[in-house]
Amino acid sequence: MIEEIIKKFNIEGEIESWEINHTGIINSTYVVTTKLDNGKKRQYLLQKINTNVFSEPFILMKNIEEVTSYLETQMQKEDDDKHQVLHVVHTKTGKALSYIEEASGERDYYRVYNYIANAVTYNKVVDKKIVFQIGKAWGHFQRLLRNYPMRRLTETIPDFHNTEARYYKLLDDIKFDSEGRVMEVTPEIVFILMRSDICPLITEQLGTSAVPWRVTHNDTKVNNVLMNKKTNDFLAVIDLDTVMPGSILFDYGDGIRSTASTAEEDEEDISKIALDLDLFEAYTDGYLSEMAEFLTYEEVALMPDAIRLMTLELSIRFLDDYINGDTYFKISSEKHNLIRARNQQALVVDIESKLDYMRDFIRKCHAKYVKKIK
Ligand code: GN1
Ligand code: MG
Repeated sequence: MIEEIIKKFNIEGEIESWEINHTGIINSTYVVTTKLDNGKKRQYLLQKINTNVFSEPFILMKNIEEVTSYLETQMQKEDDDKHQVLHVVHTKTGKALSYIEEASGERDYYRVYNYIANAVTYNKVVDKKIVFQIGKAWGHFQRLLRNYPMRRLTETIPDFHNTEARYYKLLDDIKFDSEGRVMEVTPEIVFILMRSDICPLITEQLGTSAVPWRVTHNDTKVNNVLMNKKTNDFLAVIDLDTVMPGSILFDYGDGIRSTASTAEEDEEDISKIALDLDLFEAYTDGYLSEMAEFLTYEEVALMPDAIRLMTLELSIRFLDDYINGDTYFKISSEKHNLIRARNQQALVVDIESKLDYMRDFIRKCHAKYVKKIK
């Protein structure tokens, strides 16, 4: 099946082998190796798009192609040959996607990217220099896209980071209690109810001059940055499915949530979960080294709150999926989503105890870069 689908794309050489890559929890990903007549090899990334999550795959691909070609032009303008951009490989008939039709008539959509070689991704990083590079990668992405004509992008998943809408959806699903799991998760629900006042914080200001719409990635997980295997500098950001108009605060908050936690998202031992302030500082420093001069005063002021809010949001999403019978995120054990929700709540608690420290650091770090520029 994998061979059948990859052959529909404009790839070079004959398929030699393929293997599954397990990093994402939404799409299915395969790395395919081909061999050319002269013996050289090529590698491609084949992905089956989860159409439960991304219901408009062609529009999603249009967003990705728009943004990647814009990024490429910007990098050329800066004579940047250190960094790379994902390339969409078209089908032999010139499309960005191909599909296989199941007996039921349902279509499974696939796309292919060039595989970026000499790269590595991490699920957990403890080295501050690498974390600086990860923060810088996201700042670089936003800096290059800062003048992108936003109207060309479609919001493929409306309200993706609208925490308030996520909160109301959770309340609805609690009432429905389709799997009879609500009783079991009362403490986790109370945790969220007690913080409901912060849910509208970013979305209520989004679209004003204080918190303008910007091109955002919306899934700034630590393993969505490809690092150069040799130098450990960043090479490219990947997983562009959720590139949409949004707030930079979504990307920054989610990035710190994912990169500066002392544990991975499904760590069960709550005592191991905290926000590592050294990593927070390194990430923020890297991010602001690219973006400081382009942020509004209000965006800078909201950065610490965004870390708390994005973490709370993910706990809402994991808990909601558990209550609904695990229909959204892939799971590998019965309580996987509940474990993830508890994990994120433990992180929220630790973040709350460090907010004042982070506020102070962000202010000083921002001032450092703005002064340098003046
Ligand atoms: C999902 O599939 P993956 O791992 O790239 C999710 C993100 C979550 C993340 C949590 C489209 O991303 O929003 O932060 O899981 N993506 C979507 O691990 O919902
Ligand atoms: Mg993703």
